[in-house]
Amino acid sequence: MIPPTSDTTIAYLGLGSNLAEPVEQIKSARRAIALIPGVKEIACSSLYRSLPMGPQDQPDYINAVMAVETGLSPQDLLKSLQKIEKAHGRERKGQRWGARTLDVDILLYGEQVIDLPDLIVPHSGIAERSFVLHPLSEIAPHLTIPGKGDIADLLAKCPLVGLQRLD
Ligand code: PH2
Ligand code: MG
Ligand code: MG
Repeated sequence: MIPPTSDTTIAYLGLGSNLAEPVEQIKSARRAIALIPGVKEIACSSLYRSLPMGPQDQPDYINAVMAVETGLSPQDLLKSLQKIEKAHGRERKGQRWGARTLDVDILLYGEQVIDLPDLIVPHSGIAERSFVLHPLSEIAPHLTIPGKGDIADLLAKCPLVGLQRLD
């Protein structure tokens, strides 16, 4: 059977911030993402406070996950997200996994598997990071992640340690 084709794709985006009013950074990024031409917000998780992964001498993060419907290619979506990161004061010279005003990652782009120098989808940490899996499952509890399995199974192996849902 030929699969149905569609001009748009559901993408999941991971948002993170731990500098310069992180809650406001995430809220502002969400508004900016919804305004990208060719992008429509479908859902957004709660905000979560999370202990830093990587260097420990940095502030806690605020994380969230958004679902968007988009007609943009993965590369064009990435470019638009990088512009938003930059507009939120993101500097790219810092240490790996170091503090940042705004990070927006493409976690999933439909069911596509993408392996380009600057874009790996599904995102490399998607299956193990509690600050990604828990907000993602809040808005997509029945998701299957290409190459990784059902989100419910991944979640069962991913403790809620160091993660707090904000209301
Ligand atoms: N992002 C990082 C490095 N460490 N830790 C948490 N808790 N949340 C993040 O989003 C995060 C991180 C680099 O992208
Ligand atoms: Mg990133
Ligand atoms: Mg990241």
